[in-house]
Amino acid sequence: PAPAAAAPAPAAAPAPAPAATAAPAAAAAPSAVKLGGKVHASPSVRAYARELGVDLAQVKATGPKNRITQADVTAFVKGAMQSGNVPGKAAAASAGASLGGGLDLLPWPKVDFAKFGEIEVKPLSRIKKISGQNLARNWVMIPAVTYHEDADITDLEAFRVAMNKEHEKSGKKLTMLAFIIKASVRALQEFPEFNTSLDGDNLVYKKYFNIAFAADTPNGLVVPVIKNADQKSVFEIAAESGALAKKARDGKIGPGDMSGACFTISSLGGIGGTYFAPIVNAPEVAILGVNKSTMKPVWDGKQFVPRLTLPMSLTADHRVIDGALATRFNVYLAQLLADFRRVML
Ligand code: CAO
Repeated sequence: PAPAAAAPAPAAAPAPAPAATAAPAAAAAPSAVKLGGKVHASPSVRAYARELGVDLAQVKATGPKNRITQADVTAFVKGAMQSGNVPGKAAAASAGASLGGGLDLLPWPKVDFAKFGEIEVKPLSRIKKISGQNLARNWVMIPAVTYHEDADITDLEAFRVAMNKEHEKSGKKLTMLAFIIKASVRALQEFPEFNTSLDGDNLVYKKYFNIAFAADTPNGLVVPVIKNADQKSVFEIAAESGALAKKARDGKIGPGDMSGACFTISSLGGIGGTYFAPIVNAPEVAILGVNKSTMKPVWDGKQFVPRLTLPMSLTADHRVIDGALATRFNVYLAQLLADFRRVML
C-alpha cells in the first residue's frame, strides 16, 4: 500500500487507462513505426502489427515466400518485452519525454545480490503470483484516492462485548469485522455508486450486496466473499467470515468462495496500525481499510472524553467516485458505527 497521505488527484486529471498488454505499442514513437514498407504480410497481419505498433520491417519472416505471419509479430513483441528493447523507446527517451499513453517503464533491475552478501532464493507462492499481478494492474490502471475518517465505536464495542458475554455458552461470537461488513452494506445502499463496476463507457449498478474481506494466510492474501450480506444477521456474517478465513488459512478456499464481490474490506484491526491506503480490488470501485481501534481524547464541547476510535481508510476509483462523495460515504459509515441503530433506518 502507498503512503496514507497520497495527494488527491485533481478531478480533471484521470487519463485513459493504458491497455494491460500494450507496452510495446504504447511505448513506440510514431516516427519509428513505418508500417509495412517492402515486406510481405497479409492485411490481417498488417492490422495486427499496426495495433501493436510494430514496424514490420524489423520482424523476421518465417512464412512461405518470406511472408510475415501473425506468430512472427507475436514473437517479435515477446522478444522486445523480454529484452526490454521496446521499439521506439530509445526515440522517446532521446526526445527527453514520454509520449504519453504508455508507461514507458525501464526493465526490472537485475542485480546479483550474492555479490553483496549471503542470500537465499525462494519461489513466490501461487497465491502471491496471482494476487501480485492483480494488484499491479489495479495500482497502475485505477486513478485511486484514499480518504480517511475516524469512527467512534465506543458504544458498539461495549455492545459487542456484552453480546459476546451473553452468548458465551452458545459459542457464538460477534466480531468487529462483522459489524463493519453490515454497516458497509447499509452505506452501499445509501450510496449506490459504490456498488458499481466500470464496463467501458457504462457503469454497472449491482442490486446485490456481496462483501469481500482480505484474509491473511501463510501463503499470501486471499479475498473471500460473504454473499448477500444484506440478507444475513451480524451473527451469521461473523460465523461465515470466521469459517471462510479458516478455510483460506487451511488452503481449502475455492474460486466460488472468492467471486462476485461488490466491495472489499481489509481489516488490520487485529494487528495494529493507524491508517493505510488499500488498493482497489478491480472491477470494484472502492475498498475500505480499517486499523486497530484505540482510546483517544475527544473534545465534547466542554472537556476531553476518552472515546474508542476506529481509523478508517477508504480508497475509491476517482473515475467513478469523486472526493465529496467518498467523504460523504465515510462520514455516513462512521455515523452508522457510532450508533448502530441507524443501520435499521
Ligand atoms: N480494533 C481493535 N481490535 C480489533 C480490531 C480493531 N479494528 N479488529 C479486530 N480486533 C481484535 C479482535 O477483537 C480480536 O480480539 P479478541 O480475540 O480479543 O476478540 C483480535 O483483534 C484478533 O482479531 P482477528 O484479526 O483475528 O479477527 P477479525 O475477525 O477482526 O479479522 C480477518 C479476521 C480474516 C480479517 C483477519 O484475521 C485478517 O486476516 N486480517 C488481515 C487482513 C489483511 O492482511 N489485510 C491487508 C490487505 S493489503 O495487504
